[in-house]
Amino acid sequence: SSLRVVYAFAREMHPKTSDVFIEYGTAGFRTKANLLEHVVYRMGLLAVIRSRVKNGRTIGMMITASHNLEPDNGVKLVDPDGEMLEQSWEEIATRLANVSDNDLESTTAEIIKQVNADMSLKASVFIGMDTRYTSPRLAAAAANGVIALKGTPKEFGIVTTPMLHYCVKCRNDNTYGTPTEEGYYEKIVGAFKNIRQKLSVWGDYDTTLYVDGANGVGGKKLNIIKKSLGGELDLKLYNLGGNGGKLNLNCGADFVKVSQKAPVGVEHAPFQRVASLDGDGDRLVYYYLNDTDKMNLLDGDRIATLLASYITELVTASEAQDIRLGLVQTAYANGASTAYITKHLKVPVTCVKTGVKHLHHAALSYDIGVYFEANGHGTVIYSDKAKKIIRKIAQEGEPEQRKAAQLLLDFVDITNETVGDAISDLFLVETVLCARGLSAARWLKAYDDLPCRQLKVTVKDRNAISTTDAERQCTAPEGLQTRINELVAPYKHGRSFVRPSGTEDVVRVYAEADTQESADKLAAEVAQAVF
Ligand code: NG1
Ligand code: ZN
Repeated sequence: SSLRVVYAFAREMHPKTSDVFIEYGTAGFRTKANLLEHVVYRMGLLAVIRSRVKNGRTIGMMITASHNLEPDNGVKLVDPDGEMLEQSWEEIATRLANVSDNDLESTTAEIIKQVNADMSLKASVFIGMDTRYTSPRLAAAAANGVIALKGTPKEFGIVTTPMLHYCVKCRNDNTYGTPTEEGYYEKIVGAFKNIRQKLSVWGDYDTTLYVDGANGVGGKKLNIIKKSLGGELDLKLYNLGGNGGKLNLNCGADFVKVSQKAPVGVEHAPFQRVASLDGDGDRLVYYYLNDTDKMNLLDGDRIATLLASYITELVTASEAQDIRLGLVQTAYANGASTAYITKHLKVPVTCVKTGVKHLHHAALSYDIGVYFEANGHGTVIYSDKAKKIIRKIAQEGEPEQRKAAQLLLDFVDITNETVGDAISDLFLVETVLCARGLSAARWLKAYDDLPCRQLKVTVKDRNAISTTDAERQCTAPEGLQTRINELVAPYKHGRSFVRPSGTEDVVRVYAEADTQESADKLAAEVAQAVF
């Protein structure tokens, strides 16, 4: 049969060369790039099957290892509405990635049967990649997989992860926008320019923004956008991948958040705010150095609170009734942020397991859901109901109500609702800072973060650790939680938890307490207990 030819081709062109077991985790498959070619080819096959199960709607494939260093790479699938692959398919993806070349044919046939795919339907797959030197080869393997099962691949070349999610969504729902990179700029940057014409620059807001591009794709795209921005925002871009700068090495959002240090490659001026992106442009944190070079971090929790409070203000001013706004965090959210949101903003908070798919899912239960991981990955989603109410007020409300509702509609258009997006989030943050006349230092004044520390511990089997209660408690190995409780007890404002990473072969330890010394000490003690 023709499929026989497909599998002969697979063995020939994209053979499985390693016996290392690989798993579809929180961010798809992610490992050393040289172990991935057969995996990506097979995900091309799976994307076609998935597209057919979804009646020929377009599926996305993104080749990236996000904030990991250059030698790594990865692949993840994007579902038709631009969201992460449905969870029940993760196990299927893992099975297909790990079978031997000899069993590839029979396993593919089994999967087709299991998911009841009609293989006579058309199938469409959008493929994007980050700037890694191993990405073009992997993107080609992905396209080969798609073609092998007679699907139609469309390659977008180098794009940010959220741009690919956006294009997939638009392709399947043309009311959302045009499924191209240009369409993305038109909608998101266009809405930003729109809203900025309605706001005046005042107070402590400074229109100059420095950006750390992590030597990845996000900075490159901002360089394109920069030219189309007028006086609204003056971007000074650093770490764009030239001058020997290495991807994510001592720079980028993950480095800044975890090490709490300023990245290399960026010029600094006292109190100048800097936006730091990660390697594939889906995470964003801000920071500034003060006049003694002290680091002041504004992480995902800060962005979430800033956006939530501004949206609340606009919803209130528009006098929209019956719109319930909520915020979703993970256990990594700083305890001070959670207290500020519930007590000061009076916005309900849900805590879920790590991984954007969990946050996104929980956010759906609000009319407007703001979700962010502390590391700067997040966005806002608005229900159809909320959008309808706001649109109506924008047209029919009293002048003051109308004004607020129209600002809110621009805000919605700046938002990439499919997934956390550093570029979209950057324009959202800049909008709020401008509307409120805020400097970064004044933004930071909203609340004081509890000092915290994150550590990684390498153990023999990280999956020996099981957790519950949104990963805040561990249930195995026996006795570990009791030990953590004992260690935490003496610390003022102490909190600590451990969980196996879904993207690296490590156990992550998190601790916070009233001083940095205490947070560091508690983290080290808990790490010792894990080890
Ligand atoms: P793991 O490795 O499972 O902790 C990390 C991040 C997640 C998420 C994924 C995907 C932390 C503590 N964890 O997951 O939030 O962003 O990577 O990139 O930041
Ligand atoms: Zn990323």
